[in-house]
Amino acid sequence: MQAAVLVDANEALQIVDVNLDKPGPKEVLVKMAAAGVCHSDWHVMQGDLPVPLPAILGHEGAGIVQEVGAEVVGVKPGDHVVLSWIPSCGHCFYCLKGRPDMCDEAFNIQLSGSLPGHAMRLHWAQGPLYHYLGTSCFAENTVVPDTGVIPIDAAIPLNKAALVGCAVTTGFGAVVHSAQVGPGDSVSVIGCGGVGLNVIQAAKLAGADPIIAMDANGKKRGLAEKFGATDFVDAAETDDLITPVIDLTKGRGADFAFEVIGRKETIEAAYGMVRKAGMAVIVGVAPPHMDVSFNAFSFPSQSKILTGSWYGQSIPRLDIPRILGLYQRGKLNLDDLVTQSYSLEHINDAFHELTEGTVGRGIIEF
Ligand code: CND
Ligand code: ZN
Repeated sequence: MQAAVLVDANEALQIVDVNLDKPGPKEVLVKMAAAGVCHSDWHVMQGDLPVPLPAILGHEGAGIVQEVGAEVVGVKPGDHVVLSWIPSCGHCFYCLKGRPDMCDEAFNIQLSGSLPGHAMRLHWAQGPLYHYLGTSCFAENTVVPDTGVIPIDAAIPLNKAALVGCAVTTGFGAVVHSAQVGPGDSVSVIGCGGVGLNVIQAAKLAGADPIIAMDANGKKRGLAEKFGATDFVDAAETDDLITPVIDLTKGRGADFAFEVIGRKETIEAAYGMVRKAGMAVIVGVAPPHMDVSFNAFSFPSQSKILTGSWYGQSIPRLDIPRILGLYQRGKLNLDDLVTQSYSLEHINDAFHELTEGTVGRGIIEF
């Protein structure tokens, strides 16, 4: 089958023929229909997120089950599924605590580049070929743990459902689970890409007002407003993102700020732009070696909450169908998120356009 392989950081993806084993007892073989192009994959391609290479990237996808292992329950061939890049085990400390986003087994899968039990189902002529986040969906087919497939209503177009595999669930959950934004709360969102637009639309759904969107690409204004932003700050025109937020929130600062890029300056700005006892939520993924700095006196004296959000602190098996239900009833917009679609052969163009900051979400259609 054809797949996009990353051999080494700072190289283009190679479209090559690879081999895929049959699924193990608790694994599922999925024929991919669509896969979103997320900035996290780009971080890996840039060498900013170390994972075992060579690997098949792609962690935001949807497809149709082809084959299931002997011990799989809950999905069968023909089912339409969204892949979850946190295939939470259900029995570790964090799963039992109701925090599957922090699942130990899912973290081990991410670090090892394999499936649970160190299984490797991908091979190519050159030697080992690693899995990525248990999903590896930049390929015509993939084998994933049964904990990482979420069955969905077959009426939902798979090229829309794919985005719920990461961008939508991450943005929605950051607002609904991590921050718990309520009606009338003021929200600022730094970074209006595939994930940030979903922070914006979830904030709108929660009744937030104002919703202040910020992006270094002025062309994002139209998309941000379409998804619910009440105000837009063009970050290319100012180094000071804090003052506009103070001005738009009666001189106080935002109740909630979301950083959805992963840069030092914008993470520090997010903390700076929330009011006393407000909350800054870091969604953007920064390189592991990067540090940020905050004024120490501000911690006790301003009592701001600084936190992060990983996969929207979601419970994928509950949240993915919940989000798709909101889409089906016209309350969440997935249709306008996809601004470009590409074939697998053109995946490097998709990443190039991602880095230009012009796309809502680019998607690979198989
Ligand atoms: P995408 O590239 O689509 O969007 C980033 C946006 O930020 C673009 O619109 C840029 O123009 C804008 N931008 C870049 N630099 C600046 C700047 N200095 N000031 C203002 N705006 C700027 O990225 P994405 O939406 O796919 O991902 C965004 C981040 O979220 C990225 O770091 C990704 O790795 C991370 C993420 C986190 C999680 C999670 O679970 N926490 C899941 N998926 C992705
Ligand atoms: Zn992602």
